[in-house]
Parts: sequence; C-alpha cells; structure tokens
Amino acid sequence: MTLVDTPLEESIGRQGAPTSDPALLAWVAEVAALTRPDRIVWANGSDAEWKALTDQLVDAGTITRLQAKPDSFLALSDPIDVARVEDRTFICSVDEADAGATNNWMDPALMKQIMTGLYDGCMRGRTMYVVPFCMGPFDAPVPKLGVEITDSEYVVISMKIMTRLGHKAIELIEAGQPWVKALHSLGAPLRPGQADVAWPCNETKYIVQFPEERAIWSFGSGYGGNALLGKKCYSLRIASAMARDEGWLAEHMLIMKLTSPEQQVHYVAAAFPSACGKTNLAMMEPTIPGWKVETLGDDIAWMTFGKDGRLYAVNPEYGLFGVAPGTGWATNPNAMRTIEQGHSLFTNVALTDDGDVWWEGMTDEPPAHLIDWRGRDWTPSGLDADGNTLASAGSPAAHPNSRFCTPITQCPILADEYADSVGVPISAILFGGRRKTTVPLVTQSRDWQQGVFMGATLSSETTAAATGAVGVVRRDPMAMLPFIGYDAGDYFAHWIDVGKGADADKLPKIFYVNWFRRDADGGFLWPGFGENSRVLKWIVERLDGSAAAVETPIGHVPAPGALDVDGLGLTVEQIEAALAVSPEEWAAEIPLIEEWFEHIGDTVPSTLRDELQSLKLRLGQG
Ligand code: GTP
Ligand code: SPV
Ligand code: MN
Repeated sequence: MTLVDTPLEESIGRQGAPTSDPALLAWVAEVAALTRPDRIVWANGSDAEWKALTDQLVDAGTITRLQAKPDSFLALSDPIDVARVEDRTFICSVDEADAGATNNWMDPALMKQIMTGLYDGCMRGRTMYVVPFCMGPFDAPVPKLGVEITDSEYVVISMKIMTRLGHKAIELIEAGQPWVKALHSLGAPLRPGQADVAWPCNETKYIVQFPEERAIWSFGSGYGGNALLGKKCYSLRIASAMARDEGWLAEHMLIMKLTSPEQQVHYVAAAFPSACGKTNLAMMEPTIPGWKVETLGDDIAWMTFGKDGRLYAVNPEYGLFGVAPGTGWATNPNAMRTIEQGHSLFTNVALTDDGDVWWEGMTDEPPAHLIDWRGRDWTPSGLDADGNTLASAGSPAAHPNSRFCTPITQCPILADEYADSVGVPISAILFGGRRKTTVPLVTQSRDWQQGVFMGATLSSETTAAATGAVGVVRRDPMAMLPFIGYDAGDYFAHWIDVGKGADADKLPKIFYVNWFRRDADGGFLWPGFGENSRVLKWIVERLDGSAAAVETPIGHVPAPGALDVDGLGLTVEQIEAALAVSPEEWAAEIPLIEEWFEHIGDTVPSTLRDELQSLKLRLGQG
C-alpha cells in the first residue's frame, strides 16, 4: 500500500503522491488543508492494501472477520446510518429550475459555504484516502474517471469491490482525460486521545451533486449510496446530466443476456426501484427448460447508440451491492454462489454462532441463536435460555436494507460481454414496480412514446433502501426518482428525443412488469424469481412476433394461453388475476398521474400529456 505516513504538511507538500498531475495534487492539498487529516494515503486497490485496511478495521471493531467464509467481513452500522437519505440529497445546479420539482435544491455557493463549514477540520485524527477509480471499462472511448477523497476505510474497501480502483485511473487522468471530484467525509473528527467508535458518522448529513461542475460533496454518512460516490452520485446523478448533454442514457437498470432454446440471444435492461428485484432478475435461474440467463449488471446501465443504430448498454460497476434479506438458495442461488466465494463485505446482517452471516429469507428456519444487526442476542422465539424476553424480540435479525458487497467477477453466470467497453445491444427495456394492485404482470407498449409514458408514470411502494416510511405508493419515474440529476420533465423529454432520433425498428421494445401484485388474502399472485423466466419468454416471443397479445387501454397483455404456465401449478383464475387490467383501478390511477405531471410542471413534454389524454379516452374518460 502506498502508505505515506508523513506529517500532514509534508504530505500536502506532495511527498509520496503517486502522481505529479497538478490539478489532482492541488485538489488533494486543498481538501487536506480544509479537513486537516493526520495523514494522507493514496489507495491503489492492491490485495496488500485490502489486507492492511481490513486488518485495521477489524482492530477498530468496525468489521468482524467471518470464520465461515474466506476473506469476508461483517460491518454493523450506527442505527442512524442504514440507508440512502433522500431528504438530505441535493442537486445544486446553478439555476434552481434545472433541479426541477423532484429534487432538493440549494444555491451552489450557499451549499458550498455550509459544507465548507462542516468540512473544516472534519478529518482531524483520521487518515484521508485518495481513491482513484473508473466507472466502466478503462478502455472506453471516454473512460469515466473519478477520484474520491474519503476518511473512511470502509469506503475504500467497498470502492475496491464496486469500482475499477487503481493507478490506471491516475494514468488516464495524467493523459488529460476528464475526471469527477468526489469528496466524502464521515464528519467524525477525533480529538487527540479520543477513542473512536465502531461506525463513525454524523447526525447531520448532506449528499450533494453539483451537476455543472460534475462534482460530488458528501458528508456525515458511511452507508453505500451516500458514501460510495462512484455508485449513485456519479453513475446516475452526475452521469444523467452528462447523458442529457451528450445524447445517451444513464439509468437505474440491470442488464441481462437471455438465450432461448433455439440459441437466439437477446439482451434485456430493466429498471425497477430500489429493493424491487433488479439483482434477482439479473441473476435468475429460469424454471422453464432450455432458457439460459447470464448477468451483465444488477443496478446501473449506461446506454449509447452504436454505429448500427442500436442502443448498447454497459454496466459501470465492478461489484454487486445487493439487498440481503430475501436472498437465499431458493430465490437467488447465483447470488449465494457469488458470496460463497468470499472476498465480500456484509453490512447490517446477522452473525451466526459459527461465524457466518444470516438474514431473513436466506433459509426457511432461522438458526437457534444469532447476533442481530444491532449487536444483540437474537433467537427465533425472542426468549433467552432462561425464558427472559430479549431486547431484540420481535425485530428482524438483519436490517431490511442490509447488504452484501461482492465482486461481480465472482458471479458464476457472468456474461463474457460484461467487460466489453462497447456494451451489448438491448432488445427490450422493462420498467417495473412494486404494486399490490392495478398493475398487471406484464404489459407491452405500442411504441417508444407509450413506453416512455409507462416509465414516466411508473409507481411503486417505498422500501427500506431509503430512510422514511415503507410501503407508500409513489411515482418513481424510470425507477430514477432519487437519481435524476436534473429536471424530471427535461429528463422525460430527453427520453422522447432519444427515441425520435433513432430508427424505430432498432429501438428496444418497452414493457411494464409487476411481480408484486397480491390476491385477496394478501399473498403474491405470481411466484416470481425463477418463474419470471415465463414472462421473459413471452417478451422475447413478442420481439420475434410469435406470441399473442390482446390490446387493453394501457397496452398489450398476454392473450389467454400465450404465457407459458406449463407446470406452474396456478389456476386459470389466478393467471387471469395476475394479468387483469381493471378499468376501475386504472380510472383511480388517472388523477394520480395528473397530479404527478402537475407536480413536475411545464417541462413535462406535450407528447406525454397526449399519451395521458389518449389513455383517458380509452378508459372512457375525457
Ligand atoms: P437495489 O439494490 O436496492 O436497487 O434493489 P434491487 O432492485 O436489486 O432488488 P433485489 O433484487 O435485491 O430485490 C429486493 C427484494 O425483493 C428482495 O428481498 C427480493 O427477495 C425481493 N424480490 C425480488 N424479486 C422478486 C420477485 O420476483 N417476487 C417477489 N415476491 N419478491 C422478489
Ligand atoms: C439502491 O438504493 O438503489 C441501491 C443501494 O442500489 S445504494 O447504493 O445505497 O443506492
Ligand atoms: Mn439500486
């Protein structure tokens, strides 16, 4: 490891920095002069560095080494730091209108003044790490480089898993490629002699993007989406602004490769809101014979038009930061195989007595005793051996937003094309949400424009991936509500423009799916997971024109008998209920969509207002 354990003034004096790039050195010196760390370390992503930092974090009590998995660790966070903080997330564009109605905004100069106050001395007693990284392949035509400065070792080791971290990024910066400045602090300085806590953070949190400057300032949180700045802050909020300017798309989407029994290959991208099934679909094991799924990405897709006029997708990430609860051998065996190999970091899951991890949904029955995500004894009954009620009684052993962080290269079904900087041509885009009612299992849009309308009006129940209430239906356009780096109406217009500029035959076909519809007893109408391959099969057959569909007011749904339900064990009534388009339920949806467009304001493109108008007419309104 390039550990430069020299006094700060000397470090600022450029001793030991693995670069002489003036802009990079000047920025590091400027941040160090403000934040006053005890020392500066340049991270290089080596195995030796991983070993040194994990040892250091074990000694500090931040992580525990897992006896049951190779080179794997468990971190338990502060209970105030478990998820993205949308109410503390800002798009600080120069002009307030550019942030739009769906983002928090503050004048960039004022925000910088406030945050400079918070950053002043905020790294005292700590080490400042300079973390050079690349989102997507290094050999991209324009590699998407960044440097994160952080005072969190947990962030450095997580960034090693999630990004291409290393000196190659510095070489490209030195060669004159553009790069994003990403500043992060836990906001937990230490006085001389002050003991550290296991999970330092600050009650005050700011997650701030400056889109014009392509800069990120984050303060107060160590949690994934708030602190691993290459992920949501760069690859979605900043990248979406880049994509608008440059004519491409930066989206909250998985990327998968589907091979049919006839060896036909299709690449599919799918946008579902946080904790709504992207990782599971990306890694699924099809239940229908002869179909094969391979993974390219589970959270983010960057899509650009290729020379042949098709839309090509690249996954900018290098790791998986997946929701732990619900992940098990029955639901997502490929995720289990990925983490079995080790080299993984788990956050806020439970610890078993034999030094392994456990979470709700991993196995049918929990182990007899666990340490829960808050470090407390936990038993299935909520009672200790003497029959006394435990403090953990009645709460889940793992936090609902607990996560596994693991190298994507360990995924046993990773597609070879994963590392291709050109990406893969997308045949179909799926939008999906978590809705108990109203939204059918699958609907195909008539054309790109109606597909954009489906995406723009996507709704879903909130999940534990962000702080705040869970289970509340909200609009989450293209699953990007918390991630659009500019005005949402302009973002819709950009989607429309992307379609207008393209050859309609070559554009991906757009579908809307819902795995989460419930029956009258509250149970899922559709078994989901590997059985979703049946829906993928219908989608592929729609692409080649062989599957039948019926037209409904909201789009095309599978005709009776068109969905392969062979061996599924559902009744005809159950399948009908999963596919049903209820005019009453959709009539109730219309005012919500109107309110949503009203909320976004004038920038909603007229084409989408036209789509709404024709939907109303088809529903007999208007
Ligand atoms: P983020 O990483 O937050 O963006 O989430 P994600 O979209 O990747 O969601 P993920 O695949 O991790 O799934 C979230 C939760 O939904 C997990 O608890 C899954 O078990 C559950 N889930 C995923 N797919 C299905 C499905 O088809 N049916 C049902 N019922 N649950 C599912
Ligand atoms: C999400 O919340 O959509 C995630 C996890 O994928 S985070 O990186 O925290 O954003
Ligand atoms: Mn996500």
